[in-house]
Order: sequence, then C-alpha cells, then structure tokens
Amino acid sequence: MRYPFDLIEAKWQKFWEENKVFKTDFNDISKKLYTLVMFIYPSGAKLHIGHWYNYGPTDSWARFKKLQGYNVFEPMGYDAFGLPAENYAIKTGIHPFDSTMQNINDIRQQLKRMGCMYDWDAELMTCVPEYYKWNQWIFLQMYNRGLAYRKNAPVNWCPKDQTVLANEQVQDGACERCGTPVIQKNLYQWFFKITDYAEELLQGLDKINWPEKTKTMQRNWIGKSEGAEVYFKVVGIDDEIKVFTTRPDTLFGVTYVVLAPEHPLVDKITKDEFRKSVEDYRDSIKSLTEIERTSTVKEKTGVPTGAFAINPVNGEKVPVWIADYALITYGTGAVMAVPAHDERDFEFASKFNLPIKKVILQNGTNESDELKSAFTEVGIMINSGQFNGLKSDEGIQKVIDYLEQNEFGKRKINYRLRDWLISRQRYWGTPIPIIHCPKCGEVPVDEKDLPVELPYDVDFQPGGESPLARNEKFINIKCPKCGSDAKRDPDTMDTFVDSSWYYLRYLNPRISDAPFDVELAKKWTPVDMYVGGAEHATMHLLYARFVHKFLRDIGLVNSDEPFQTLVHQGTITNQGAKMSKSKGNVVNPDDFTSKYGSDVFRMYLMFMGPYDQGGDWSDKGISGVDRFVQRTYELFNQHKELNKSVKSKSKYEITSLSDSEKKIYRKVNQTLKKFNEEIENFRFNTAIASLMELLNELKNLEHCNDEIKVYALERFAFMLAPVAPHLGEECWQTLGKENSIYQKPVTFDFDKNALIEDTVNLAVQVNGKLRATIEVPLNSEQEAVKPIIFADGRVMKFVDGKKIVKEIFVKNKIYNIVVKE
Ligand code: ANZ
Ligand code: ZN
Repeated sequence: MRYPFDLIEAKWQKFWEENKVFKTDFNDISKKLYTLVMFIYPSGAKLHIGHWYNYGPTDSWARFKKLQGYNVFEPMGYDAFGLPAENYAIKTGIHPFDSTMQNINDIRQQLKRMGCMYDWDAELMTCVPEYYKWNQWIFLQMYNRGLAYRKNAPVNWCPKDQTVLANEQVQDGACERCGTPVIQKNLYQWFFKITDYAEELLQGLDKINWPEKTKTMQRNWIGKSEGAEVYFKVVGIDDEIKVFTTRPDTLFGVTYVVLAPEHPLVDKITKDEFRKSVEDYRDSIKSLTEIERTSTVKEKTGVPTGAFAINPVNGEKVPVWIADYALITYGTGAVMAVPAHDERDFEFASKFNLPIKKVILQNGTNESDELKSAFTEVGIMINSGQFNGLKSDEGIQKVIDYLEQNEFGKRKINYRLRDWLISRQRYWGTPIPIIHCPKCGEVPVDEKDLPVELPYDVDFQPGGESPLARNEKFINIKCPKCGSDAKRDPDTMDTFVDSSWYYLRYLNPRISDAPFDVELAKKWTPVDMYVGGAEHATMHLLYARFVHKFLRDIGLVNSDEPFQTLVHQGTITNQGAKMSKSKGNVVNPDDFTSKYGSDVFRMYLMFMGPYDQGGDWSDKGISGVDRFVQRTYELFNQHKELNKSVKSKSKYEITSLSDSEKKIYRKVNQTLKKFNEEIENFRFNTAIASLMELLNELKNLEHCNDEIKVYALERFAFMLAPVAPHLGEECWQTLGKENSIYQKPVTFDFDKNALIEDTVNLAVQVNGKLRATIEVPLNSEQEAVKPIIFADGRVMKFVDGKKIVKEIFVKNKIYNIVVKE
C-alpha cells in the first residue's frame, strides 16, 4: 500500500493542534531554546521554495532539540507593513490592509500544512495597532533620550516611487525596487541615532556565534577608522578647516585641502573672482549620488575657492579646493590632500597640476625617483622635520602626540556608520507619533494617546507628498501643549523598525500594557538560534542589535545581543538563476507537496546539499526520497504485529548478540552518532543519508530477536521524526506508542562499545585483479587469514594447480597473490 501521506499528515496536524503538543512552557527555563526564523513578508499569497527552505529544515532542527528534551519555543508571524502591498493597491485599488490580511490567511493555511511545530498562540502581525503602537512607544523612548531626531539632510529620492530610499536600497544608483535612477533631495527626516552605539555594535560581534562573513559585513558597515583631526587655519579669516585623516604620518606632504561642495565654510572663504565657478560646480554635481561621486572610475572634478589654508606642522600655505570626492557626510567633510600617498589625491593633483610632495620613501627607491602612482604603503618618513627617519606606521602615533601637545589637532576615531533614516513618505507603515505645532515646534504624542492609528481611507496615488499628508482628518490636530491648529507628522516608519524587536513580542503577543512581557524577555533572550537569509546581514541584523541594546539600556531586557547564534540558509536556484516571476523559473512547492506530501518535499530540500549553500533545483532526486518514505512505511507496517509488550534495553552487551543482531545493533549506534552530529550542525543532507543507509541495513531485521527489533525500530523512529515529522509520528504509533513522540524526551545516546567494527573486508587480488572481498576478524595476522582466503571458492578458482610465487599481506586491507602457470 502506498503511504497515504494526505490522511496521515492531516491526522497528525490535527493531533498536534488539538493537544497543543508544541505549546511552550515559558516558566521552565532550565532547558529553554528559542528557535526563530525571520518572519514572513506576506507580499504574496503563496509560500515559495525560499520560505520552505528556510522554515522546513530549521523546524527539523528544532524538533530534534525538542526530542532531546529542550523546552523549545518556535514562533511564526508576519512582517506585514511595507511597499509591495501599497504598490499593489496603487495598481489594483485593493486596500493594503485587505490584501495583506487575505495573504496572511492563505499563508497561515500553507504553513500549517508544512507541519512545523509553531506555537500558534504566539503568532503576531505588525500591521495592527496592537503591534505598531509599540513601535511608536519605542520611538518616543528614543525621542526622550535624544536618540530620535529630525534633520534636514540630503536623501536618496526615487522619483517614481516618490519616496526616500536608504543607502542600502539604492543599487548602482537606481531604486532597488523599480530601477529608476535615484536623485538627491533635501528633506526633513527622522533618524535613529544608531551611531551612538557604533563601538558597542562592533565589539559585540566578538561575542556572538554568527557566520564570519556576516560579521565582517557588519564590521565594514560600521567602518571604524582611527586617526586624527587636524586644524588648518584659513589665511585672512578667523575660521579653521578641520580635516579627518587616517594618515597623520603624511601631514608634511599636504599640497592642497579639499572641502565637500556642501561644506558650510565654502561660501565664507570663496574669493569673489571664484564665486561663479564654485556655484556652477555645485550645480553640476547636484544630481549625483554618493556612489557616483566616490566611484573610482569617474574622472576627478573640482574647482579652487581662491582661499589658502596653513599646514600647522610646517606653516606651508596650500590652496583650498572643492571637489565632489570629498563627502559632507563623512568625517569633517574636509580632506587634507597628499597626492604622493593617496590614489584619489594623486589623480586629482595630476589632472590640475597641483604639486606632489613625497614624504614617505619606499624601501629600495630614491627620493628623486619619479612617482608613477601614489605610494600608499609603509615606508620611511622624509621631508617631515623632526620625524624624518621614522617608519611611517610608527610615525602616525608620534605625529598625533605632537599635534595634541601643540593643539594643532587631536586623536580621533571615525565610523562610516550613519544614523538610521526611518522616515518613509508612504502610507502602509507605522505613523510617526509627533505633532508639528507652529508655536511649540515638535510635540511628541502623549504615551496615553497611543496608538496614533493609521486611517483606513486614504488616497495612495503617488504625488510628491506622503499620502497621509493629504488625509485632512488624520493630518489636522490641535497641539496638545497650546491648543493651536497643528499637523501630525505625515511620514511612516521604515518597516525595519517593526522587525527590530518582534522576537520580544512573540513571547506574549497579546500583552496590552507594554511592548512585550519584560519578565519573559529577561528569561528568554537572547534568541538561541536565528535562521534567515544572508541578504539581511547589514540592515535588519544590525538594526535589531541596536534596538536590543537600547531596550537593555532602558531596563527592558538584560541580554546584550538579540541573536546568539545565526545561520543563513543557502538559496535554491533554478538553472543557476534566482527564482523570480519575471524569469518564469519559479518552482511552486504545492506541485510537489500535493504529489508526494510535505514530509517528502521537506526531506528532499534538506537532502539536496549543504544547507548553507542551497543549490540548483531539480526534481530528479525527489522520487528517491519518496521511495525511502515508502519503504520506511512498509518496514514499520511489517512489524505491526510485533509483540507490544516486548521492551528493549537501552544498551546491549555486544558479545551477547548473534551475528545478525550485532550488525544491526552496530549500524543503529553508528547512525545515532552520525545523525546527532550532522543534524546538530545543520548538515541535514548527510544526516538523511545516514538514515537511508540504516534503512538498508534494517532489511536484515528478520534475523533478530524481538527485543533487538524494537530497539532498532524505536531508534529509527526517533531519527525519522525530526526530518519527516508526520511519518515519524506514524511509525512511532505503529510500534504501539501512545500520543505524540514529542510529548516525552527520547534518548539519542549511542553505545560507544558498539561503534567499533570487529571484522573488516579484505580485498583479495590474484595477479593484480580483484577476485573477492572477504570478511575476516579485525587485526588478524597473515597466518590466521590465509586458510580463510584459500578456502574461498572465488579465490580457489584462480590459484588451484598454479604455483604461488608471492603473497603480500597488508593487515585489514589487502591480500595479494601472484601465481604462475
Ligand atoms: C590624508 C591622507 C593621506 C589620507 C594618505 C589617506 C591617505 P577611511 O579609511 O575610509 O576612514 N577622507 C576623510 N574625510 C573624507 C571625506 N569627507 N570625503 C572623502 N574622503 C575623506 O578614510 C580616511 C581617509 O579618507 C582620510 O585619510 C582622508 O584622506 C579621506 F596618504 O587623509 B586621508
Ligand atoms: Zn503648540
């Protein structure tokens, strides 16, 4: 009979749900294990392969842990705000709330059919006031501590989507979503001051168990640079230009200074006869993005201001230029240019005939040798006054000391990390809880007036302003301080705010007087295992760390990090390409689950290859996994009649077993060992392979006594249960067990004594040809082996009546015989 997966899957899903088998006991934290997958973005109504690949194997891992006796919490929810639902509404007129709810309902049904052990009481979604109220509350906590602020800043603006884009959402100068070239625009925006946490975010990486690659990406994103700030006086005026440099050792080689075109000093220092060209230059670069400005292939541009600055260490007067390669958003917005030792400066100086002055000498070269390009490595300091002769890397500290003693500058650390821009000129998100009053300015909404509810009736069509700004009922309000006519903030929050703390809310999503249950959060964080896509390396995963640290600082959690261990699943591609609707290469999981069932599909995904590498989709092997499931089902059915009163021991003395029993016993224990190690480390493919091998061996079960049969079948069911949850339960029940296998821990312990093989297969060659492999006792000497070999018919055939010239024996490996006619 074919395995009736549809009946059996439905049966167990019903049992799990009715008996709340996977309900977490939050009070027992002795073996707590918080397993989390990145929650689902319900922008469509169907689970795709990527979802399956993230959720199925992770659930198998969690189930393995549950069987081992861990108190596992595995929740699921919906990251329900965001651009796709709103764009869909613009196209179809279907309200984002309605389409999102519909999608969530469809997705929930599919998730249930996957058979993951989610605690459905913990389900949450971010687009309801019960949730987003607390985004607003967290915003206010940050605001009260100066960590949420508004500033006029140049932002990436997508003219098509009519919205501000974070740097991360700009790809090659174009909008990540629609491909339209991005332009720069100044807007009042809300920021979260993540930069206050830059150093801690960097240090914390050493304490978490994350993929090295992801940690490196975060380190680079934070971008710590150590160096100095140096003050250059401007000739003829009182102001000084502060520059940030990582190479104070090159200070004597400065031949000009560059200001970012937006630098506040530009207007003041520019000489009249240069004003026109400065203005023109500023206009010409307005629409360039930062990425274009700093591109190494773009030709350097810039103009002089006519002003001069004085190098504090040698009193030299150097010209002040403006150029777009100096960014206003980094360091001080000003650069001391050292063409001899910086590539960009070298290019710039060469183009504009500015002097190039060598101050670091490359080993084995002469001072008078012409420079063909900037020398950026370590060398010996020259033309640098009292520092001459020092190795340049040692000179850095010496020069900084000298700057500090003379008040020419100071030690300085810079981070590339920028504050987190959270304003979105969009409808489908969390309203920002601020009121703008003509008299009082920014007035935060009182906590008791939260949530600021997102109105249902709005006009989504893009049109410059935020949709909420056009909603009279929403936008107009009396100032809570003075009663004047005032306006609400028209923007909504980046959805990364929603996802920066959702793992805390899961612990008790219905709590109404706090963002989350603080007592539980203290006990249950950090999340022990977090699994999700590597594409979140720098945004979500950095923002969540920041918000977690902030919540710790206001006393709501006491762990330093949200996610202790992180695993990225690989991507499943189709003919090497990422699956996408536009490429028409999307594989629909339903096509396979309806044919083979969810266990087969889950197992097949896990069997495809190493989990962190993903792989190219092909359905070729799925029938092999299906056969494994069929044969497993048959095996257990064959043993249905096994006497249910037979109990196996947890361990057997190997010498007390018959040869057949010994073989089975050994294989079971070898598999337990292998399976444990592999699944523990997310190597599902090899874990499943070991189960397949074991199944092969179990065809010899008939030669064993009932105790050993029970011993083997029970353990096979333990290992099967995490990777094929429904079938595992069914097999377990066939053995006469009641209820669910998940209701009591089982032991995956293996018997060390049983692992050692006591026989080996010896290869027997005659005249260089393999004629037989013969099982002999382990470590036997030649004398003991010889009679067995020569008594074997397969060998006899080739040696009988011939002259034995030579015998070569390698213990446990090979027996070589050379014969002559
Ligand atoms: C002089 C110098 C000499 C520099 C030299 C480098 C090599 P990282 O490592 O990324 O922090 N810089 C500083 N502020 C800048 C700005 N706003 N826009 C563009 N460039 C800026 O880079 C630090 C270096 O980048 C600084 O050190 C400065 O150039 C430049 F042989 O100062 B350096
Ligand atoms: Zn007011």
